[in-house]
Amino acid sequence: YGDHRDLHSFPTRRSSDLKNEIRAQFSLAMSAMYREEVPAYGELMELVADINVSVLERDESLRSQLSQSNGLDRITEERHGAIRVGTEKELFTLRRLFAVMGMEPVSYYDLAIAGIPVHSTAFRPVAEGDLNINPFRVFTSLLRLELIEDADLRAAAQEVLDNREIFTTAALNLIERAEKQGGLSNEDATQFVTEALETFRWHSKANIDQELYGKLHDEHRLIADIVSFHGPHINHLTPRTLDIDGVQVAMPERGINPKAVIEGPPQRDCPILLRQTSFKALEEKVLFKGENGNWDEGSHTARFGEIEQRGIALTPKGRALYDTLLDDTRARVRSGEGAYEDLLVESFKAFPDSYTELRAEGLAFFRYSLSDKGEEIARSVGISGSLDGLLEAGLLRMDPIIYEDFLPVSAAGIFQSNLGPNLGETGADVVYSNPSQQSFEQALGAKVWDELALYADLERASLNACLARLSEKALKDDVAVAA
Ligand code: OOG
Ligand code: NI
Repeated sequence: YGDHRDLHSFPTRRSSDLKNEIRAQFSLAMSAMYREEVPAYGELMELVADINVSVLERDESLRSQLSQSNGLDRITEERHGAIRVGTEKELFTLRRLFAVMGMEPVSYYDLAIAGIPVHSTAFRPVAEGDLNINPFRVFTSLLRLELIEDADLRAAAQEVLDNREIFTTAALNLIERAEKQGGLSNEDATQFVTEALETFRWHSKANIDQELYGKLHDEHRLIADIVSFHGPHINHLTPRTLDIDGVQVAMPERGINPKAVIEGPPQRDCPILLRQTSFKALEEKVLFKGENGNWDEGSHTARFGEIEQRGIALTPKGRALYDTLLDDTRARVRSGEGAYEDLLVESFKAFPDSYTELRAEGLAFFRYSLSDKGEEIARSVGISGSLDGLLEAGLLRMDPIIYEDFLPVSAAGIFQSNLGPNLGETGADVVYSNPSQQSFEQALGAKVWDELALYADLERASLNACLARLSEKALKDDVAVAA
């Protein structure tokens, strides 16, 4: 093992620094791999980078807001990926693998309500500083085979899954070493990135024959995607854009064909939560196991492209309003009242669209810092006061806390639009139900973080830090006078 020496060569390194570095390297390696596998992804990355540059050039206040609250540097490197695993054991080990890179499970998403037999979490960094260094996230879904009614098919799928190993031996060893030592040496970290990447690689040779593939596919395309291959290939990698409408319009000019509507809230002055759009899955050549060691040619659609724009995180009250307005929109579309996009815009008129109102009504989370005037006061006389009073006096500035998570309805829309053109035959009519966060957490071997509590903590900590700075001088002077 040689752990002793390894530990000694990095005596001053904080373990979160190393984790951040591994995560950044891993995210880059994933991006390079996906660019090779799916050339349209490279095209999309360039488009997004171009548009982000021009948005920042024309929007000075956005630039200042992002550099204040969210780390401007992180945006070009920012992306999320998505994978789907087949067994509880795979999920359990994935949690350990992501932990080596400082990524922890946040939130629980039940996709069964949308007719998709999986439930999910997202692995991501949790602390603000770590997010700002590199916010790489992986939306991770676990197949719920128990939702398949056909017992024979269920057993056949289970057997295939039980007989595969999605991690390399070296990756498993390095995970264990990181857990024992509380980190990895530089050399181990480099090898870890290479080995971890293998789990997410695309394999064009399936694990099963075409007949079983067909049966799984008829039950649900997603089940075929999860069970048929050697591992949980990354199925999309999503850059963050500062202008999703701009990218949506520019995509066809670069030969990329986006889905018709953008998921999430409509375009607004103050973006909230998350807006996403994707382009269609590739139809890919696949080889299925044939007779006498031969391979049979077939095809499979799994991988696609997606972009997203992130806005302010909402409080439980804001989120409830969002869910209500979205539900209303969908209900009105179903009853034939009009086109989705028009009705969405109309419904969301009920959602205040200035940061002042969002804060006053307790709908969204803010990060507070001292304004220049606040700094001045803190240095000279010091002051104490209420949040409202200090804001009104111009001593504090407030910036949106960016939503770092996902939206189940949007996720379902993304899943659906990429399951292929025959969705109606293969799953949309099946409604799986009963969310089970408890069984998910049991498989994961950990509880998922409550994302709302994370945002609330961040807001509170930022405010407390300001109040402490402002009152420090006043307190000291009091003490001096008393002495
Ligand atoms: C994941 C779909 C969810 C998102 O951005 O909401 C997702 C999948 O298709 O595996 O990635
Ligand atoms: Ni996604």
